[in-house]
Formats: sequence, structure tokens, C-alpha cells
Amino acid sequence: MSRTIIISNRLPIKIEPQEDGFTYQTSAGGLATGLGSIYKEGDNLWIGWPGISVETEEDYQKIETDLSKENLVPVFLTEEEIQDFYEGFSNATLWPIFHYFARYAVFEETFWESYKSVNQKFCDIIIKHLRPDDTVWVHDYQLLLLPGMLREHFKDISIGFFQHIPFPSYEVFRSIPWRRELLMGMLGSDLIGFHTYDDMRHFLSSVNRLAGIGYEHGQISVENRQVTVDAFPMGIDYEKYAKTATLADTLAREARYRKSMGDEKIILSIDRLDYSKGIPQRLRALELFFEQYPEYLQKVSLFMIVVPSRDNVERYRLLKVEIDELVGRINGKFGRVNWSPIHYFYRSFPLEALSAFYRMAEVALVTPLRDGMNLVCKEYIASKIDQKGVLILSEMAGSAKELSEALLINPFDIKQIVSALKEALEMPIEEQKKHMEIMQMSLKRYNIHHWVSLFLDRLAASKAQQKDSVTRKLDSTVTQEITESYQKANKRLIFLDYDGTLAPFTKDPGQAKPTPELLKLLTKLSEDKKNHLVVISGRGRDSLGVWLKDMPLDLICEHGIWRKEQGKEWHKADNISDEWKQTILPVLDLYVNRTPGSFVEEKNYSLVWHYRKVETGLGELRTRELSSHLKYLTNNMQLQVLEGNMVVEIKPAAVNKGVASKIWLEKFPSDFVIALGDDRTDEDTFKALPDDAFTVKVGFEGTDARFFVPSTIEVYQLLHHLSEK
Ligand code: GDG
Repeated sequence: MSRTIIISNRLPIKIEPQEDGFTYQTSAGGLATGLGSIYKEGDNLWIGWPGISVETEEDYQKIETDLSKENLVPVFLTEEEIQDFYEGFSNATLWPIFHYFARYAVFEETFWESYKSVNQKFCDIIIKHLRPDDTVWVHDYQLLLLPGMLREHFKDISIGFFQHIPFPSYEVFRSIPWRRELLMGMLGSDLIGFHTYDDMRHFLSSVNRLAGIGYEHGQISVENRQVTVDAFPMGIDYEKYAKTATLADTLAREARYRKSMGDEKIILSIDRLDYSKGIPQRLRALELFFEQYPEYLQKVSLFMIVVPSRDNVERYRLLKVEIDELVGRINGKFGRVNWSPIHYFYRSFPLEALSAFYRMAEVALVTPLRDGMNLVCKEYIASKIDQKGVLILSEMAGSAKELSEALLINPFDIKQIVSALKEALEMPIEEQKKHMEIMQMSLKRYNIHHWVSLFLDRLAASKAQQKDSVTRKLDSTVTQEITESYQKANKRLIFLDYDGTLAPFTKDPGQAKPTPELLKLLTKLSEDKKNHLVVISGRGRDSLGVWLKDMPLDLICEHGIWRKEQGKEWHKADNISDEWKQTILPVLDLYVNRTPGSFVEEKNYSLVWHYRKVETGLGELRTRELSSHLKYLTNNMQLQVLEGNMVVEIKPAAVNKGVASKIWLEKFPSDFVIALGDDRTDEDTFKALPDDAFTVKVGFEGTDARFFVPSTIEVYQLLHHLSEK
């Protein structure tokens, strides 16, 4: 039976030491509820830090045994690891960088070393429990290296990773000294999930620019493994919040609180103590609100809950002091004997109390400067049984992407928060209900259970897709298979692409001349009379035709427009015209003007726009624009627009490498066929060849070839090997 193993920094449990052992209380957090139905089932597991330091071996054993009954496996951390891995690298390096507080980030080698070793510690413990057909789901920024470490031990295991906090723009992420290692660690996964499309976009761009790995439609090819990246906005346990809001205990609490507050309208805010939550900004906005609209004094107050968090860290202590001072100042300035503008609680409350606050509040004020998702605003909406209430929500929270019916604000724009407060307090009930209804419908549907199954289904689907489309690495076994078939054959047809296959890429295509080593290798292969070599390229005959002029092989240039058998004249494909070039050239020139570093190559019957010297990202962007521009323009022109390796090529639709290779197949029947190529134009060759032909892709991107090799080096090795046989 395949099992699901959940991994997160923290186990969903709180352990308290007692005189005669320990007490265990399961966490009621959103993630714990959502995953509860999974890890408690059958042999499934949840592995993580139990949140307690123990001193004796006996206690270790005891906790381990107790937890195993709940399907939980502890990873114990030492005090030093908590300091360096958790408070250090996780919360003083990654947290600020990922929330765009780059100036708060600490880059400390000892923190990094500890981060690596704790990720390794997790890996070692997981390995002891893991079976090859298990599915592993790793959570969050404390364990970015773990997927890569697990992949080293289990090549085929299914690994999902979800990041709960934002992924920053490449411009910010790049400042981390260990950025590449972090990305490669994440790329050990099969599926990587973020809350929003923007996070996903930032991640893809960092992978592209820092690890030099390209992507297409959210798919990254890492050493012949497809990694899928997608957005999965996390929901809440809607039913739980809706139900708690109707419990007798909740209603009794609400009645008690209401009585002591009188008729005042309540603005509610609930956050963990964190600089990303925008608490001081919110307080300043409230101060300005009372200054501008004194008529609201004694009629409205802010109910502010701040849950203690990381307060032994200096940065958080300073924030606490700032909040205390602001609350003191505002209460001192506007307060009356019988009224306070702010009711401030620096502690946590039970769920029923929270639910009563949600019910009571006319307005929820959620103003993070940056937040991966933010669940508090969703819980507020789910608790509004009567649908009365207004949500003011920062556009910097992931949830703002879903909750467009809220009053969205920029948390740095204090004046805008003030206007939103006024608008919220004056919004007619009917309008409040209308917005609330829409948001409730959406949250009910996209709840936590939906999120969990969406992620796990997608992981299973990505894995299945990977298995379907396996292109095998050309290893010693495959080489052996090819060699045997080669030796048995009497007539061999060998198709070789040029750029990226026989010759590595150069910045200037004119520089990619064959080296003496290559000429020698091709000559040696051709000397075997059983071999028939064909170089099949998109290049013009003015370069390739000249460079390989006297070689004992056939040439197919410009994708088949020009063809030449050894010792014979050039032959042009029938009915090919070049008149269309006059229409297309000015368009390409326009893109050259707009894109520094790009240039146009003009061949007899095709045109190529090259962007290999263009800034990463810009080239890809222009490619997309140019391709769609050209596809529209060439609609009735019998032309084909091809996106190749750092090029966009336009050529007559009637010719391609597939059509050309078929001509050779018919003309030269063979009992051994091999084709090697690196870009999308070679896919036509691969598809045109019979099933038993050996098709080899150079590179990792998705391909129809049966085998792949990482680079031209392995192409040379294979050809050398065959030339010796
Ligand atoms: C990270 C990301 C992302 C708060 N006070 C009390 C209490 N809470 C509960 C809330 C809510 C949770 O804590 C806070 O969740 P958030 O989503 O707002 O924030 P983070 O803890 O920073 O979570 C965040 C999340 O992961 C999920 O992916 O949304 O962006 O930063 O559920 O209700 N619960 C109780 N008493 C309190 O006093 N019982």
C-alpha cells in the first residue's frame, strides 16, 4: 500500500512535561486540521520537531513511543539547532528575505551550516521510515533543502513541496549567498506549490536566472525529470469556523463582551507579533482616522489581538516596544474615562473567544505588508453567519487575489486605510451582505480539504505523466544495445543535427565552424562503407555547405529546402518561394530595434531571429510577442514559425526535418537508423523515423526521442565508440 508522509518543521502537537511523564495536545491550526484526515489514516505518518527539548534518553524513548501511536515521528532538535537553524537561518535569513524585508536579513555562515545539517537530520530520520512507493509532502521554508536530499536516496519517489510564505522577486532572492543550493534543494520535488501565481512566477524566474534552467508552462526539466510548479491558494476549514460561530459557548461569550463594550462599533485585528503584519501602520492609520473624523470618537474602537511570537529575538522585541508605545500614545491622546480607542491584548485566546470576536466585529482590519496567504481574514468571513461585516484587506496578502469583494488597500498608504475605515463603517447592510455572500461562497468551495486533495491529486498526476514520458538516459546499457544493433546491420543511416549536437553553441553562429577533431570523427565514421552519414540542419548552405564541402557525407540545409547527396549537386525542394521575406523582414527588424543584442540571420529561403545575446527573460518575452505577431501575420502564407534554441525561425511550411529525413529513409533503405538532435526542429526527425530507430535528444527538455544525453560531449563519446566498432 502506498502511504503519504507529511513533513513539516513542527509536528501538529503540543507536549507539556508533567511529573510522571508528558501530556499531549493536538494542534487545531488550519494545516493540522486539513492534513489530519490524511496522517491519521492507516500507516501514514507526520514527521517533524515536537517543539520540546528533552534531556534524557528515557524521555526521548517515551515521547517517541507515545507519538508513534498517533502516527507521529519526532525529529528532536538541540538548543543550538533551535537557535541557529530555526531562529537563525529560517527566521532571521529566509523569513525577512521572503517577506521583502531584505534589510533585516542576517547572512551568517554558522546559521547556514546548521540549516543544512538539520535538513540532513530530517532526511536521515525520514529515510528510516520511507518505502519506495510512498508519497512525501514537505512543508515550508524551514525545509527547502530536504526534497533534494531525499531525491538522492530515492530516485523515483513522489515528492511534493508547498511553501506557505511568499516567494520573493528574483531581485531580492538573489541576495542570499546560498541561493543556488536552496533552489536546487526545492527542485528535488516533483511538484512545487505556492499560494499565488506571482510567487510561482518569481520562483520560475529565479530558477531560470540563478540555476540557468529554463521552463515552459510551469514545467521545469531537471536532469530529465519534469518538475511541475503551480499555485494552490490555501483555504480554511470553513465548516469548523461556521459551526463554532453558532456554539452556545461562543454566543455566551459574545453577549458578555458586547455588554461590557456598549454600542461601540468594533474594528478587529488578529495577528502573530511580526513586522510583516503591518501593525504599526495600522495603528498610525487609526490615529489619523480619529484626527480626521472626531465624530467617531467613543463610537468605534479597535480590538487588537497580537499573539506572542519569537519575542526573544531582538527585532521582535523592538517591534513589541513600538506597538506598546503607539497604543499608549493613541489611548492617551483620545481616550476618555469610560472609553478607550484601542483594546489591546498581547496573548492568545481559545477558538470560541476568537469566534466571538469575529462575530462581534463590524470591521476586520487586516493590513500585512506582505503575507503568503493570511487565514485570519478568511476565518472572519466564515464566522459571519448573518453576513453583516466588512473586510478591509491588504493587497499584499495572498488572500487578496481571491477576496476581491473586500475593501483592498495598500498598507503603506495610510490615507487609503483611513478612507477604507470610513467607507466600511458607513457601508449599508445590504451592500455588506452582498460582498459577504460572494466571498463566503468561494471560501466554502475552496476550503482546506479541497486544497489538500487538489495538491495531492496534482502530485499523483505529475508523477504519472513523468512515468508515461520517460526518455531514458543513454547509459552503458543503452550504449551496449545500440552497439549490438550497429554491429549486426549492413546498411546504416545516421542523421546528425549540427548546432547544439555536433558543435556546441557560440555567441556568434558564424563562429561555430567544425573543429579538426569533429572533421576527423566524421571522416572516420564515413570510412565504414556500411555507414551513410547525413548532416541535417537548419543552417544555410552558405555556412554548412562550405564548412563540410569536401566531407564524405550528405547535407540537408535550411530544414530540407536545400539537399545534397555526397558528390552531387545541390537540389532545392520544389515550389519554394522567398517572396514572403519582404513582408516578414521589416517585422523582424522592428524586434531587433526593440531588443538589444538580438539580430536577424537571412538564409535563402528562411529567416531567423536570434536572441542568445539578449538579457535573460527579455529574450523569452519578445519571443512570445514575436511568435504570436508572426503567427497572425503568416496565417495564409504557407509559412511555419518555429521557436528553437534561442531563435525564432520562419520558413516555408512544406519543408521540415521530418519531411526531409523521410526522403532519405525511402531512398536509402537501412537496417540501422540513428538520429541525434537538440532542439524542437529535431523533434520532426524523431517523429518521422520508424519505432525501432535510435533517437537521441541532446539536453533534458521534453522530447519524443527514446534516449537523451546531457551535452555534445556524450555525442562525441557515442560516435567515437561506434567508429571503433
Ligand atoms: C503562515 C503564513 C499563511 C491567531 N491568534 C490566535 C489564533 N490564531 C490563528 C488564526 C489563524 C492562524 O493563527 C494565523 O494564520 P495566518 O495565515 O494569518 O498567519 P501565519 O501563522 O503567519 O502562517 C501565512 C499560513 O502560513 C498558511 O499557509 O496564510 O501567510 O505566514 O488560523 O486563527 N488561534 C487561536 N488563538 C489565538 O489567539 N486559537
